Amino acid sequence: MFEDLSQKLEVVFKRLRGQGKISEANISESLREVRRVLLDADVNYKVAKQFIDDVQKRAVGQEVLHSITPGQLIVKIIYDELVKLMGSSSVAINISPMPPTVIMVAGLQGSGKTTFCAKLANHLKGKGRFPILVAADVYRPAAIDQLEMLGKQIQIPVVAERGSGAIAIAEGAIEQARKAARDVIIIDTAGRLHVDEEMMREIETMKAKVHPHEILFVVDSMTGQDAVNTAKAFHDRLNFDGVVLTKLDGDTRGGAALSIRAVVNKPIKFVGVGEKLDALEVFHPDRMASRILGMGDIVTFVEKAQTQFDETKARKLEEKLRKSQFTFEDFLDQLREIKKMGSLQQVMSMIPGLNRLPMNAAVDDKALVRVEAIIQSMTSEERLKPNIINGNRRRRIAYGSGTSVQEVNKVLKQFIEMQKMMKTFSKGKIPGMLRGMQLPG
Ligand SMILES: Nc1nc2c(ncn2[C@@H]2O[C@H](COP(=O)(O)OP(=O)(O)O)[C@@H](O)[C@H]2O)c(=O)[nH]1
Ligand SMILES: [Mg+2]
Repeated sequence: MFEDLSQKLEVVFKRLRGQGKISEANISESLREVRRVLLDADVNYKVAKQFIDDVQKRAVGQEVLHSITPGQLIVKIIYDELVKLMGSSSVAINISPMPPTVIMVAGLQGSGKTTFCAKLANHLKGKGRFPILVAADVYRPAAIDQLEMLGKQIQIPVVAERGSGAIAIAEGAIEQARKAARDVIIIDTAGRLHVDEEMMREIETMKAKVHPHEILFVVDSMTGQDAVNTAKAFHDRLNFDGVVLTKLDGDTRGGAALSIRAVVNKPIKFVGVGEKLDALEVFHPDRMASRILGMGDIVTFVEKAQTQFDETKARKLEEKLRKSQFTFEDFLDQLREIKKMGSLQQVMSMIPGLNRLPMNAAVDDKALVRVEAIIQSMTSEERLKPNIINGNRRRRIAYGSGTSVQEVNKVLKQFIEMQKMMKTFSKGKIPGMLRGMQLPG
């Protein structure tokens, strides 16, 4: 998802972070690059301009704390602004306190309406509701068959009245739902290849007749700015409640996801990430921003770290790293600290930069136990000065820990790698980034 956009942003940030001191001039230059990247991703040009202005304004007024670099601060500001751009928080669909809730789904032909209707029904069923699907796309007979087939797959009833008009079907379905004690009615409407007057009128009439509690507008994210323009045209007539972005699993550039909220001022509520009926995600602006920035799920990581990572210990460690005094004692400590946070693999995958290290082979929770045993079989002198561990000592450690010399060698090698990695830590990359994420405002 958005690989191209993420990669380009990462290049800009890397350059920015690599600079110790940052002047207004090179911030401006970087932001110009970010703007170009956004335009390349097919973000609406007005939206891109406003975005850069907002970032710049915040960056200029911001005091840089000692603990973070200006580059990190910019990344943080951009992250915050991306979240804001996409709507700040997740917005749920309206569920009527008086069932049945009526949900109308509109959009152009091929945008993924019918698929989404089935996905939504499946999603709501998983939440303990009893949806019913309504086939109100009467112009293409195959559309009715398609919805019936999808309904069968997820065992959800489908109202299909071949030969009736769309509005009569929708009205009849509400009656049927009441009788069958279904609490959510999802209406799949007809789309066209382009926005046209006839379709608009039909949808308007349907809205007036069935009084939907929620109107969702489906757009194909692969169509970029076209998706945004279509959404705007529909919104002017229909005043819908939320947007569904489909096909985000494809080779989409991200323009629609980033611009649509700002242009139509309605939240993205769901995203479709595949053809299968479980390929639906509730849209979270913060998670999407993390994905786009290529920072893994850093927010989740920070939350976990905040609750479980001992701040003072971290600071002490950082101090040591700065002085390059990282020892096996610390290695052991660090391993245990990480273990507390969850699986090592999972933790590593959430840290930007680390998720790309070729260390994955070494990161295995079972191996961790053996690593611990090996370190415990070292004398304290060996733990502090690993370079004295010669062949004899390696044999002794292997024997003592019930492992092999090869494994001891491997751990020593890993330790050196970890030391190297910690040096990048010590340059402020990761702890600084974490602190950056905790800045207020
Ligand atoms: N890859 C992918 N394909 C999707 C997604 N949503 C729908 N599709 C496909 O897009 C095509 C059109 O979908 P359909 O629901 O029939 O669109 P409609 O004409 O708006 O009802 C179908 O081949 C779907 O399988 C999605 O999120 N990801
Ligand atoms: Mg359809």
